[in-house]
Amino acid sequence: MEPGKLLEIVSLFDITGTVCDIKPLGEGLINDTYKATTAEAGEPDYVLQCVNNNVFPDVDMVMRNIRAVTCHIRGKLEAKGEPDIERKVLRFIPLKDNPEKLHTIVDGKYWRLMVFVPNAITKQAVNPESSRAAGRAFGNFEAMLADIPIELGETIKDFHNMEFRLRQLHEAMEIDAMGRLKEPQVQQILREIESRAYDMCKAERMGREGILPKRVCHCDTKVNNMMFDDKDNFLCVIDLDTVMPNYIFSDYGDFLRTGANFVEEDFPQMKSVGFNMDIFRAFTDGYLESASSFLLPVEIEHLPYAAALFPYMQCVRFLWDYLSGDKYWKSQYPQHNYIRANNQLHLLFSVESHYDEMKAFIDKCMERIKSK
Ligand code: GN1
Ligand code: MG
Repeated sequence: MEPGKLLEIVSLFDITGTVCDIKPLGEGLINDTYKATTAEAGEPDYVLQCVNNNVFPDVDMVMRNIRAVTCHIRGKLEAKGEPDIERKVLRFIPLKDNPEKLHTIVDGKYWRLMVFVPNAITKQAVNPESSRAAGRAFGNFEAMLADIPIELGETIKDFHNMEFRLRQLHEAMEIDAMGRLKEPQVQQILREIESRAYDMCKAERMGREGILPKRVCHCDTKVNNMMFDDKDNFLCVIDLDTVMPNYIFSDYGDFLRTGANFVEEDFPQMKSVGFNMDIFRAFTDGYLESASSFLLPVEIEHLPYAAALFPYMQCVRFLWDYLSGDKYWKSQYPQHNYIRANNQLHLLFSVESHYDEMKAFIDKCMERIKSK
């Protein structure tokens, strides 16, 4: 979109400073993001985002959730006397003509504006130290939101519901829009998916039985959705569109899916894909340190399952998109979504080979925490 139009959109929000430059930012696969730089040194820069209305059908609900979450966290940080709060929770800017609203619709598209977190970076990869910090941070994030006074909406229905994701895949197989179902490499992935389908839907069954609660989760705890300062200290989580009630497996499992893979999720050499146990140990240690106070035994016991569930679910989702014609994720070449699905399957194989080790490590962490 041309800069003139973007500037016009920014001017609808109640900002301070004069925007002098606006360009694309980051590599999110879902929303379109721009950085708006202001001319004055003392004024903040901003992030303008066009929310993908196909993925998030109810943008009002998304923004209601985000307002509730950021206000609640800000209140908690203030009460604790935490320094540097502006870099630890996002600030969304209301509209000039309606302070109650955090988004506007221009030519049928949904736009919002937030303050750009200064001197902060996102990463594509983490080391054990930053993983430990991330584990602590996501545990804290869930802990801070445990007493949020309003019930958050489900911004993407059945987002991490494994039964639903399998149904979606089966529908795409029936339609076979691209004629890709017959490819032998697709058939091979499908065999691996089907043989694990029942086990992987365990969370949904436990939910129905009433033994597994939903809590407010981030639901997109990818490594690149976290900000760090220049000394590797964790600052805040970004990309709050998917914050909603879910099983805590979402936050735990999705971080490890991205953070503990030796390579990125679309790396095409399967030999290099694998689960990094150093990252697993550091993240788990940090997470249990801040979350074990509210987690139920059933949640802790199933953390290794969560580590497997997310590569599995992402494999199913990428394969679904491959069969449906690459409509959900931007793909750079025809096989891209197949490669992504295969990568996630190989990550799952590696996670499975570490099951006992993971269990033993979690038991050890819990013993240490209980003896404190
Ligand atoms: C999407 O927006 P982004 O790139 O952080 C997706 C996640 C997937 C991820 C895979 C709303 O996340 O669930 O894990 O791609 N978000 C949505 O790369 O579908
Ligand atoms: Mg993101």
